[in-house]
Amino acid sequence: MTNFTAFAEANTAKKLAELTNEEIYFQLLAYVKETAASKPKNTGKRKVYYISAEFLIGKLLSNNLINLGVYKEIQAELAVAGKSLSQVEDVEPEPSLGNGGLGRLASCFVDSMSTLAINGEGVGLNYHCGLFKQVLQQNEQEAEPNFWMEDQSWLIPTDISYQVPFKDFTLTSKLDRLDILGYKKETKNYLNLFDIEQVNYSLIEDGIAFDKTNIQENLTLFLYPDDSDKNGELLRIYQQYFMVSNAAQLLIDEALERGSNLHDLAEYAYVQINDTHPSMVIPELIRLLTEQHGLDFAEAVDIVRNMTGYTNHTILAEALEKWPLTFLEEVVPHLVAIIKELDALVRASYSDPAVQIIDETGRVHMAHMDIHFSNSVNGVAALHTEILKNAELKVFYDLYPEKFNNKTNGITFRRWLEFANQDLADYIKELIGDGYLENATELEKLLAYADDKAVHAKLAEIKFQNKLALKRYLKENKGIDLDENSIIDTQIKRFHEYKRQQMNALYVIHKYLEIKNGNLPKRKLTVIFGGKAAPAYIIAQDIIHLILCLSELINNDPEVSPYLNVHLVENYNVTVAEKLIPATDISEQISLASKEASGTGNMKFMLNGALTLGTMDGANVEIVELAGGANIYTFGKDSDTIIDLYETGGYVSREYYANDEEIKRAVDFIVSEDLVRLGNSERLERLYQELLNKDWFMTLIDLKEYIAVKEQVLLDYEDQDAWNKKVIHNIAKAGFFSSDRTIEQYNEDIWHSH
Ligand code: 26V
Repeated sequence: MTNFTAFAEANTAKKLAELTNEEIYFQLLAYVKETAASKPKNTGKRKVYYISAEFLIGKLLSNNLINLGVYKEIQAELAVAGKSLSQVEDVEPEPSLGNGGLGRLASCFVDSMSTLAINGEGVGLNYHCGLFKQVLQQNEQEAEPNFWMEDQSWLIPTDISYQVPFKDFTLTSKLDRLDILGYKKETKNYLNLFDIEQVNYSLIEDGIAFDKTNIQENLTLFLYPDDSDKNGELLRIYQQYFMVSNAAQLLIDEALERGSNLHDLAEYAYVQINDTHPSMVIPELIRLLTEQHGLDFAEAVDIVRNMTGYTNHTILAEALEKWPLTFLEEVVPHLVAIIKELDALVRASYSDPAVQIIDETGRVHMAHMDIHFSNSVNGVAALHTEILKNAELKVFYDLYPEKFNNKTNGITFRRWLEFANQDLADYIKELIGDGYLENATELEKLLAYADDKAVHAKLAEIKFQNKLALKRYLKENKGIDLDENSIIDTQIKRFHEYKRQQMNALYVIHKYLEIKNGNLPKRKLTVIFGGKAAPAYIIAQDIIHLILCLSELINNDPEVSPYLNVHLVENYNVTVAEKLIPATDISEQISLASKEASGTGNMKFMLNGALTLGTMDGANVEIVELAGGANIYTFGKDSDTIIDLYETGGYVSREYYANDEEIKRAVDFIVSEDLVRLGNSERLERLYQELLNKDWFMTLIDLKEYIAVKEQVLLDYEDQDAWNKKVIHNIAKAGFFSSDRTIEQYNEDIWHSH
């Protein structure tokens, strides 16, 4: 029993039973904040600053209650008053301050830094509108602004403020913080989110369009828009510089406060650069150390090199930032001077144009600056790091082999098991105790039950209950009617051609046509999609359109819907993921080999007892190694083959189409009368042409094998004992994917913060 009931009743002068869910939410918010306020911060000489443009934190109430160790007690106290904690959770808005995996990873990492009592904090921006809200209308995605801030929220205002100079004006910042509580830890850290003084909401126009030129009032209005127009790109540069200048000033102030003389700054701070969005922190630190603190340039460069590390999260060329020097000159001319000096240092040592910072077209390669002027470069899964070393960044690996290292991603088990799948977590505790929450490899103890039929039955029952819970959620919130007796096959992630949702859609078409032809499956399959497409990414929107048309066609066809359903869950976010993952049987991880740096959804599904259907890409490779090839389903060409095909231009999609009747039939269906009747022929035709004539991410190369392996998965599901044995192997081996392990490795190999 906590003292929450007394707390809430004293504050409101009402009985707990009389409070609305909203009132209870605000009382819990105040209660948790008060409890957290009295916790001391982590100490430790060298403080880690995890700078990231995105922190996809998700709702915080339950996570905080779990980390405080009072979730169950609060749940019970509310139940006594006739209240349900999960209904109270519904009141909280989700802050979607990130696009996808990169931002969610940053949030798992701050949770783990606190849990490991590392003196390490996140630094980012406090966007007033998170990632757009996705509304599905007429089988298309519309984007709406996604406000999340409320008068009372988890944000804790501070009086910390800095001046951030731009070419034409200087902005004053203000810092808001979130308490980041470790799991059952006495100490805490902060997530530092910088904001401008006054954001002007009236700059928002239609949908998510807004005046991108009024920087002094819009800098933190939106999570950076994926915009190819010049004003959008300039705004991103303003945001990035604002973020890193604040971070650098905070870091220097804190180091000075703790006794640094700045010559020894690297002993007091380490900056982890999360992709290249915070890369300007390197020249900014050098600028501050030289111009404001009187250090000489060479020494400043050395200091900064010893206190920064760069994480690469993608090899997709279009996502590697290369800002035109002219843009940087328009925004931060004082930084351009430093960047040019760094470029000159590189040129003095290396003549190879491939490693220069500023290229011959006047673009600044942010990653190149990071690699030369930091002391660590890491990839986010074993395969990804190998590809960086041997292909993408080979020229740099040849120069600095000692800087390269791998840190396979991870997820926090507190949110993704303990909270999201409470029945499974409780059952695991019944079997092996709760040590796994702090020492995740203890999950291996579950292997002792791999052949235990009673355990198989219980796991199946928990999965079924999770399907029922998902059914209720989807009915109440998303207008979807889920069949809890079907096999649930889920693909949730951003829509991108390389992730190949279109291949899954082609499987759906194949299955639909088979059913139409009288080949009826043993059991119903429900294929669930969730994800947003960047508003400027036309083909991704077309893929969403195809799936929505298929959903309408299939779910309304009385001949087919008893055997197959397709749903695209509107506005996929962390909250939706928490419901979908525990209810899923089959985890779709079907990216084109070499393209998905790691993936972290794959880990969440594995931990929650779904079996992976995937390619040998990203962290899937490590899942296979750990769980064993017999316990996951793989297919498709491997990354060496794919990289080779890109080099030789050897892939011709039309050949796959022309040479295989089944593939042709599925692809042709995209522009069939049945589908075009429900949709927008321009979109469907464009997607069809794309697949036939371009198919840059090689959908058709793996389609045949994908269909065959998926059919095998569905057959295997029928032997529930064999299936659940595989499930146990997966859960038991998921311990490696705890973000606590990842963070321990960052700390051991890179940060050295003790
Ligand atoms: C690029 C862009 C470019 C356009 C504007 C918006 C935007 C936002 C982010 C990025 C960088 C994308 C990099 C990324 O998210 N990578 C993902 O990182 C995950 C965590 O390491 C990893 O699991 C995923 O495989 C990887 O795709």
